[in-house]
Amino acid sequence: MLLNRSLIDQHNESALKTHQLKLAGLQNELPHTEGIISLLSAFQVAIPSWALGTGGTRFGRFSGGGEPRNLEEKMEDVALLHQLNRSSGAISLHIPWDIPENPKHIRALANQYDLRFDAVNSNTFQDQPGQNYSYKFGSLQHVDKTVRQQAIDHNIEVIKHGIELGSESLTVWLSDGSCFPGQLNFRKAFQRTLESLQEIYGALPDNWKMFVEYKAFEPNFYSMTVGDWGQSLLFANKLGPKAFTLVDLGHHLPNANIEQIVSLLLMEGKLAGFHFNDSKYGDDDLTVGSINPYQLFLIFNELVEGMNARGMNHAKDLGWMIDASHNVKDPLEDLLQSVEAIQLAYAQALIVDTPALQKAQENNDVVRCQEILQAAYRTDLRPLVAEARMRAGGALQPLQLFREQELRQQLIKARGEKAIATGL
Ligand code: AOS
Ligand code: ZN
Ligand code: ZN
Ligand code: ZN
Repeated sequence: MLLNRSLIDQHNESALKTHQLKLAGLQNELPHTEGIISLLSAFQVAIPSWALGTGGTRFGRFSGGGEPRNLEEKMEDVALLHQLNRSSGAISLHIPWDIPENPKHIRALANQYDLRFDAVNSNTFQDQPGQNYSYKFGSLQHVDKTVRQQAIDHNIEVIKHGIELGSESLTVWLSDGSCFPGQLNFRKAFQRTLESLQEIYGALPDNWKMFVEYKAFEPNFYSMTVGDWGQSLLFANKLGPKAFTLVDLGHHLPNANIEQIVSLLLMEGKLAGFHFNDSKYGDDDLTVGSINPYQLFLIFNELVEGMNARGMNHAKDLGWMIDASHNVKDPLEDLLQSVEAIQLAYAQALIVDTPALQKAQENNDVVRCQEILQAAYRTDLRPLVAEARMRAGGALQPLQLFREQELRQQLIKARGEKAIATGL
């Protein structure tokens, strides 16, 4: 159920006049809008397969209906997003939630939809039906080697699925840790995890990367074996040049200075990329930019400055991914909002007057530094993002078009009111 191209054109036609007026204002004000537009068009954010259905919590789940019931339908949803915004051209799969039974067919479908397969995610935080050993007390850290081996084998299996689809990275998020003091020997847990990761690392193809995700707490509440960026970086450094630290914005203790973490990981050449989301308290997995868009901008400011300093390709050299899922919004509308928030923060970072900022920094002109940053942050760049989207073939106002065309109602009609996404 893809959107007819002519509907996008009609929508753009009707919104064009107002759009052009706003855009002209910006073009007058800013020097290099063309460069920014082409950077924006090249920038793609991967959609996690698990965000296409209602997330739910342990207290309940309230589906809006029409959710994708299998991998093909998840890809169909991402294709729809990509048609609307031309910036969601990749999907990130979670194994075993999304096992591609027929990889040839799945690859062909991806081609047809103009989608790429981003990082594949392993899952050793749940026990699967028919599994020999339980992960109740951890997976790669487990005291029992046979459990560790099962988790290692699973990760290698995930790499194989990824290879079949043309993925080039494995994201390892471990729920391993402990809930009570004394439960775990930290040193042994770390070393066992390292040995396990080394085996998985050994199975990576040459062109692959391993992303080691960290998380401060949950589901373990006393210690997490990969609990912060320091621990993740230790693993990544010991593993080798193909291992990197993945930053999920919701995985820090409250008020952590994430932009500083990002800047230093980038400096060390060890930043994998992101799981974008927003949070007020913990791993809330809320819509990107919904709680603290200024922080998102500050992160992108470090990214743009740091990537330019290292001569990196903005679009290609890091993994850009969303990791969100929640209860009350239409998942597709939510993802459109998230992608737009990321693009906006990126665009704002691109208009920061970096030479002036650096000069002010060297002169300890603190007031000027703040003025420069906030001048960028407070510029409304939505017309620029919309222009980039339209030039790439997308809609000026994707969310509006999604609603005008009653796309959710169409999905409900096709899949059913009770269609629940597979996965979590
Ligand atoms: C869990 O908190 C992490 O963010 C992982 O990235 C996880 O694999 C994903 O959120 C799906 O549950
Ligand atoms: Zn994550
Ligand atoms: Zn998370
Ligand atoms: Zn999260």
